[in-house]
Amino acid sequence: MAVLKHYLCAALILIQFVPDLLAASDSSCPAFAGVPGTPGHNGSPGRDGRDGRDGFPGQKGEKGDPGIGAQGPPGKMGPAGLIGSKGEKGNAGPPGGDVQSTLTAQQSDVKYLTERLTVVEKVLGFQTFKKVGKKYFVSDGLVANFEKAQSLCSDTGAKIALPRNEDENKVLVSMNDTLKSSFIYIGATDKEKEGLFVDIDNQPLTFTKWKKNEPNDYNGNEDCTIAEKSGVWNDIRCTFEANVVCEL
Ligand code: FUC
Ligand code: CA
Ligand code: CA
Repeated sequence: MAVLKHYLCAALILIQFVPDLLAASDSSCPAFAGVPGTPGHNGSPGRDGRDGRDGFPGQKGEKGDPGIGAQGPPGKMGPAGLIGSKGEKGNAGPPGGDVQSTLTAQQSDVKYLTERLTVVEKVLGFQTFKKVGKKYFVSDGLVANFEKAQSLCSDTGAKIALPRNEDENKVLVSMNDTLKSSFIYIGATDKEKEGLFVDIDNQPLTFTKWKKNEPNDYNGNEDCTIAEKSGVWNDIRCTFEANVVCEL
């Protein structure tokens, strides 16, 4: 029985090492397997692995600071474009019911524009003019007493100048520079009632710019008004000759 077991073991060992036996040049039978030895020590670390494949791109970095230096000059004008094609058909006009109101509005526009054009054409008849708001101060650089001044203005369809607010007063007085004058008649008198200055339509003044201690009706004979170079007003005798400025 012990002999049989010996052959059996030998056969098992033989089967276990068939590949080795086939590869080996000699065919000697190995010894029996002994008791397993103690585990060996850990080996030294392996070499570094190859680099991995590229991953996904990272997020975009923050925007950089603006560059230094002034903006360059504008480029040259580009070439002319091609001739445009015919435009599309226009939209339908307003419904029939609005025709009358459209016409009324247009008539009103035409009336306004015609009036303004009439004024501007009159303005163009004068040597000098200055615009303030919708008003024009105009002059031909003439010097005259009040009565003559008034008629010179009314002859051209204008009125003798009368500033109605600070802006107008400034602009009127600024005409002294152009006219090389110092006094300009303004359309305010107290001929009717001493001390009560009214405009040429006999309406009380809504704006005044009296000089200190004026109007004083000096010698009891001052019923007309002039604007001085500094902008302030003084009542003066109506025979005084001052520059003539009209308004339109
Ligand atoms: C002041 C003025 C008069 C005049 C006289 C010479 O009394 O108020 O209008 O100009 O000076
Ligand atoms: Ca007076
Ligand atoms: Ca006076």
